[in-house]
Amino acid sequence: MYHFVSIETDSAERQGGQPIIIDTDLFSDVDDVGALTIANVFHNCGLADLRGIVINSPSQYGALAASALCTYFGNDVPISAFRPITNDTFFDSYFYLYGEYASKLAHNWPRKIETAASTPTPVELYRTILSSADDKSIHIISLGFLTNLADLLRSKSDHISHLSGSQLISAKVSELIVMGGQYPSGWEYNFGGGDPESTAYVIHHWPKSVNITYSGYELGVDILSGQTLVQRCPPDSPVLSAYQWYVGRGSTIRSSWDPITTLYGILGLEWFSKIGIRPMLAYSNEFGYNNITATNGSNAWVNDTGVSNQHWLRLAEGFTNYSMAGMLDEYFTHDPSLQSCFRYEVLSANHNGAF
Ligand SMILES: [Ca+2]
Repeated sequence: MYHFVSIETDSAERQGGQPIIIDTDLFSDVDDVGALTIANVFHNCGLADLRGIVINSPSQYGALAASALCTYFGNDVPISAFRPITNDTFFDSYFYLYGEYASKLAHNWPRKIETAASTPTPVELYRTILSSADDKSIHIISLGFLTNLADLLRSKSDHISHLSGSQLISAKVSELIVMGGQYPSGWEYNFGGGDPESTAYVIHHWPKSVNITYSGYELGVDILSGQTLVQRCPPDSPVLSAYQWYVGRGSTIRSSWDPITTLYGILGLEWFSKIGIRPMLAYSNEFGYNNITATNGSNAWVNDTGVSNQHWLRLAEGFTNYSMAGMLDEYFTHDPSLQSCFRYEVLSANHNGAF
């Protein structure tokens, strides 16, 4: 019923791609679909090894929609549903603008996972993937609330591993990449909108030997990707449909918080050797750490030259929101028959020497 056996098979067979686990609230914003698209495309190019997807929002449709997306890209990825599981469908009671897509993906595209209840719990899936991973190999990419990561950190030795959650993270994870917060300080929804106590617990108790990189609200909000989906995606693409249903009113353009976070989570800053262009992201700081207020999830950077494992991202010199959005669209609309994610020539042509 669980997919634990295939995890080991995949790890053994796939060499070279950055192993990643994605923790997503796929449900109430479509940029999580963009992020899972990036992850699947890079997985298929051999640059990422998508070991698992952990859902951090309660609806059954998060896990089922994630399964539909991965199945569309030809990948049987272990997925975990958040507990307790609900039958909720998204309703935009904040802007009264955005539409529901997760149940539609779940019901209208083939998927490997039949029910959310048949999936392992988030802590079981995390512990299983981490316990079978190489030392210091995994990147965890957090694209929503940090509840599952807090539960993992607090987890004890069990039948999966004799290590505690904190020990497993120290041993197996090389970096936590988090879409959350504002930098150098502010309030953002992933940190403060659902479970601020878990945000504070994770950020303040994360093992100091493991890097954390933050992608803030201010970085992704004005990178407007998805513009070319109608022209360039096949008509049966669930990515195209999800963006159409969510954004609506004839548009597929959306902010890019989660896709750029995932892109960094896969490539780090080593873009030139991996995809042929210089990195479009850079670190804003050399030292310091993020401090979280547990009552509301607001964050503030503390300048401390004694701490060097935490960074927040910005666009690298010479790149614009527009050029980053174009880059994301290249991967959102990537031709699955192309086994390469190398982009130098395509981007040079499209952006007329901007690179
Ligand atoms: Ca998200």
